[in-house]
Amino acid sequence: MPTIILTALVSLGSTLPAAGGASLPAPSLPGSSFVPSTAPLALSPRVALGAAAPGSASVEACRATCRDSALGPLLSKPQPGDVVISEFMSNPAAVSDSQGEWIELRNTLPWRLDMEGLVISDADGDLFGLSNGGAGILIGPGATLVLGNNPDPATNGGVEIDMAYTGFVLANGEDEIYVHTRAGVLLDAVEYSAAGAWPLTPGCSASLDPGSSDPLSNDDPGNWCASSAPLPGGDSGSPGAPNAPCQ
Ligand SMILES: [Ca+2]
Ligand SMILES: [Ca+2]
Ligand SMILES: [Ca+2]
Repeated sequence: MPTIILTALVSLGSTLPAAGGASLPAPSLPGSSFVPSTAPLALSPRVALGAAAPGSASVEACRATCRDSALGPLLSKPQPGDVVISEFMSNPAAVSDSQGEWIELRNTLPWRLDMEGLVISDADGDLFGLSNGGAGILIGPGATLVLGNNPDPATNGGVEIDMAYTGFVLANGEDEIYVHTRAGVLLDAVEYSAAGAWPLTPGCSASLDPGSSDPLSNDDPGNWCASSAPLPGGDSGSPGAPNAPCQ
């Protein structure tokens, strides 16, 4: 089973994105800036081995960026629209914020996606990168990657985290989540605020309606709702699992 180390950037050299921008200036993210921030984590099976997209039709649909490897040809590097921020816990109640914040990213493609190399940032300098030493972070079709600031379910509210991060805080009132490549291509952004009708209920994750799983639809707070799915620690959310419809 592959192990994952999520790394944090020590230096911040990037120009951060304008709201709603289609792309980002190329951030200064030299590989040497990435340093391991947590002990290696075992990748959960649902993430490690996404089913290959079936049939030759999917092969034909596979983009030029798909690569042939021992893990199969149906694997591509993310492009805009391929990755959607589908859920986030900005204000856990069962545990402290420093122990229980998390972000769920979903692969919207019908084939596996390699999320290694993606960068998560916000508008005021929080930043971390996804690294697995070049081995890839393979997310199955429609599957999710759950990123959290504490990988231990015993102390994070009972959340199964796929990868842990440091250096990123989800403010309780207003914050941003930008997902982009190291080359500066913005894949998805969510900018939430307490004043914007966002479902920022303490102890409940904000959950994207499954019918709105695209980077434009998730800009609209009306397509989000407070999760009511129970977590073992007492809060609500569906990290790593499908989101319930909002209506
Ligand atoms: Ca918070
Ligand atoms: Ca978006
Ligand atoms: Ca979910």
